[in-house]
Amino acid sequence: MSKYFAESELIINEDGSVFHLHLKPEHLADKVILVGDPGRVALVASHFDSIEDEVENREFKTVTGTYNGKRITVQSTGIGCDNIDIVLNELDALANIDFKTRTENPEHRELTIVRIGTCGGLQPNTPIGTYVASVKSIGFDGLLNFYAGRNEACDLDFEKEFKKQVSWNPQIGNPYVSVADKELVDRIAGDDMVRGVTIACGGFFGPQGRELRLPLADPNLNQKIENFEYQNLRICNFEMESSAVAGLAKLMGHKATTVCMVIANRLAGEANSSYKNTIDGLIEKVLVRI
Ligand code: R1P
Ligand code: URA
Repeated sequence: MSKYFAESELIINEDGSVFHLHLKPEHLADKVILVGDPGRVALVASHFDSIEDEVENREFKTVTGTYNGKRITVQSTGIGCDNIDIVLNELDALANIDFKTRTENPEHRELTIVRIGTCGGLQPNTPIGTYVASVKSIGFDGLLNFYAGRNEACDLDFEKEFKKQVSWNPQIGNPYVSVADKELVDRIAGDDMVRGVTIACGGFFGPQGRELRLPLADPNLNQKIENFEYQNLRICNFEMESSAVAGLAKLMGHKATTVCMVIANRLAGEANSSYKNTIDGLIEKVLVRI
């Protein structure tokens, strides 16, 4: 007997749409582009040949349409991996749960998910404007630790080596290392993006080593992160969602990765706050390659 998902566990609105995203199962394409900024949804959708529907609730804006004949859903997540828990679970429910019987569909439906974000660059080869593809993501956010398959889904050797090289302070929490889908990374990154490890943080300031008026628990952590190297990989960038996207997608049986444009160069102390036009180049690459 398949498990019944009670009304409190999978909340469905009166119109048959899922609680936060306000989407119905028929609104969701197999190819999904996630963006943090709701304003970026219109930028992605401006490339579509046709638009089927647009839905909006809170920071979650969705457009489904076609690009060169490919059906794609573009979905905003807002900021942070707490929102990724909501978005990935609701997208997975739309794809794999029958909303009428509240049971899992007999056939698994796999989604291909690419997050297009902005990030801070941490290496000499990641100046402002660089596109970084996340091969692995170190989650400082803790989200995956709540799910049973965490150890099987994550790279435990990498986690151990990271903790060792940066003398990890366990008071900060337990970082996990999620791995993006290799075929998808190869396809999306091509040979014109920097591939590396991303750290996804539960904050923009202290967790990314930004010190304004509040001193940091470990003021040397960023230096150790920049020096870290393992399996020929360096940590290239900070953002706030990639670990949860890759980790939850893997647990749910979907393919996912994140690509970001660098808008702040932490080594040079430089930032570009008017990046909204230049991220279009990254959007076009993802639309062609997804
Ligand atoms: C912080 O400014 C936000 O920007 C980055 C971070 O991950 C965080 O969400 O991504 P987005 O530009 O996709 O929001
Ligand atoms: N997004 C982040 O999370 N960090 C940055 O430095 C820039 C964008």
